[in-house]
Formats: sequence, C-alpha cells, structure tokens
Amino acid sequence: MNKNIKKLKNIKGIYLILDRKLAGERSYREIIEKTSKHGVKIVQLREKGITDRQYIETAIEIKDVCRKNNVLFIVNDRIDIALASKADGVHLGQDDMPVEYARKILGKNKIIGISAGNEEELKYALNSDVDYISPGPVFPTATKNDAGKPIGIEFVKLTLSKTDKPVIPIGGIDLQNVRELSKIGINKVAVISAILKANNIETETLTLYQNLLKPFHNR
Ligand code: 3NM
Repeated sequence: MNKNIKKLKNIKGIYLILDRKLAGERSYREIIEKTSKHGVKIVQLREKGITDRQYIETAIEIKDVCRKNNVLFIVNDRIDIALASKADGVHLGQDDMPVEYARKILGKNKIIGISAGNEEELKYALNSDVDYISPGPVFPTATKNDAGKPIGIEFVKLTLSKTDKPVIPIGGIDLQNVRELSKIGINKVAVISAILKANNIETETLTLYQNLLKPFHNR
C-alpha cells in the first residue's frame, strides 16, 4: 500500500476544506500553518471562479505548505490540478469523473475519496476503488447550497458497517455535534465553517480535535 494511503488510514483528526469566502482576510498559508498545529491532518483545496492558471499556482503553493506541516493535500474534483501540483489525491463528487477513469489516470499511489449522500451513492462508493468515503451532509449546512437533505448519524453508522475503509463524514459538523460522531467510532471529520468562521482558528481547531478524540466514559 502506498505510504499516503496508509497514512490516511492511520490519521485521527480533522480534514479541513479551504473556502476562499470563509477564509476572509486570512491566507490559506496562515490557515494551514495555524490549524495543522492543533489537529488538522488533511487539507482540501476547493476553488470556484478562478482561472486554471490561478488554480494551479494556488495548488502548488498549498502543496508545499502542506508538505512542510505534515498535512495530506487533496484537490476537489480536478484531477488535472491534482496531478500538476503533485497533490496526494483528489476528492470526487458523484457527478464528477467516474472513479474507474480517475483511478486509471491517477494510478494506485494517489488517494481518491468520494462523497455519498444517499444509499444509491453509497452503493456506488462501496463498489468503487476509492480510499475513503465521505457521507454527507450529516447535519444541515449553510456552506454548500446544493448539499441536499441531511443524512443523519444513522447513515454514517450504515456506512461504517459496510466498509473498513476510512469514513470521513462531512456537512454541518461543529464543536458540539462532533461528539455524536465520535460516539459511533468516527475519528476523522471534514469541516469548513466550524473552523473558518471562528475568530481564533487555533483554539477552535484544538477544541474540535479534542472533542473528536475525547474518550467516552459510559460506565
Ligand atoms: N460537501 P460545513 S457538505 C463541501 O455533503 C461539502 O457532500 C458536502 O461545510 C456534502 O462544514 C459540504 O461548513 C460543506 O458544513 C461542508
């Protein structure tokens, strides 16, 4: 198994998706440098409305910052940008390139992740050569307009019961409800606003990380 895919399996922590609007005044570099010290282990670049040239330049810069801070770097959807920037992998939506073609282009050594928002999409994800599955949106989210109806904790449980691959829930996850996910055995969550909307992204990241990994004392 490729070392990054192995690394992904062993990660316990936060998968942060960068969002230019919510980043506000902060640079992506600053966000990664600050949050990677407090629990962010994977970063996804997900740009809209910039030129390909700008996208590649950004991706190359972010890849370097991620490498220096021991963070895996994933590009949303764009296989060409992922290859050009030597990213660790791509995240595919169910309307993006089918996984079998993406795998042919990217080879065995790149991470491929996929979203699943209903049982049909989950079935496709389970039958595909992906390295992780992101069920979502788990909770209501204002960040993605077309995110669809929340799937809830039960759907995340269903996903966990059907695969040994990493499951990285997404959508509306915050400092409080993350406990519902840790309770069912989740140790990686994908977030945007929980971190990027905070005034102090360092303390917010640390609290989210601690809440994710804090053990339960049921007895
Ligand atoms: N994908 P926040 S939900 C990018 O369900 C994205 O596939 C989703 O942002 C999915 O953490 C989502 O602010 C937005 O809710 C997540």
